[in-house]
Amino acid sequence: MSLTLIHSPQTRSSAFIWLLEELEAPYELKRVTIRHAGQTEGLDPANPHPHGKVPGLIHDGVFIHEQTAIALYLTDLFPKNRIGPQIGDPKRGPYLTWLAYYSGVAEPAFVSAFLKMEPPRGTAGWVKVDEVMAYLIKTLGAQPYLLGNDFSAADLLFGGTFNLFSQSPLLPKSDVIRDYAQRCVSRPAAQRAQAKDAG
Ligand SMILES: N[C@@H](CCC(=O)N[C@@H](CS)C(=O)NCC(=O)O)C(=O)O
Repeated sequence: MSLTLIHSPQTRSSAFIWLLEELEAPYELKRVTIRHAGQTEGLDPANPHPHGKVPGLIHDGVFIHEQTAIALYLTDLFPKNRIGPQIGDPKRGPYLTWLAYYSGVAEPAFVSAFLKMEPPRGTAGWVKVDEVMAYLIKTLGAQPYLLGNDFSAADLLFGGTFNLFSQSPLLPKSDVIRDYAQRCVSRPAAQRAQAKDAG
């Protein structure tokens, strides 16, 4: 089997090194450059992503992109470590829900808050960041991980993001979120991934 993660250090693709480490998957990293607003405009021809973004994954010649698609794809491909509930598991539905919520609700809320371009509530499926955070704090105040007692790849997306933005004024200061992020990134696979990220 051949698996290549298209990666750029300290970006959204970093969490996917972590995921591959969690899954004990064999993989190679292909480092590419990405655009940085106001700095670099050109697309890296070495990156097959249609918009030059990371992460991307090439599995036996097939290209997969978008974080939640890659997370689901990999946890289905490597079910052994049980961080992605499979079809038939009652946690499969909540797992898919949290993955979709990450890309469809949480990221748009975080990014629009960061850009200070928040549309009015009730617009086009969009939810304001304070409502997203209140929901997450309520959920994670009652249980250690999004699916209950067990860590899943959904926590990797949320926990990794919270860890990355732990100092950001955008996110409310919350012990629940701080402890959750710490719980996620203190996993040995996350530590191994950090060492491989830039190197
Ligand atoms: N919708 C994409 C977003 C990926 C993304 O925006 N990645 C950033 C890195 S953190 C990037 O590649 N930025 C360069 C650009 O937007 O051109 C996904 O979920 O995978």
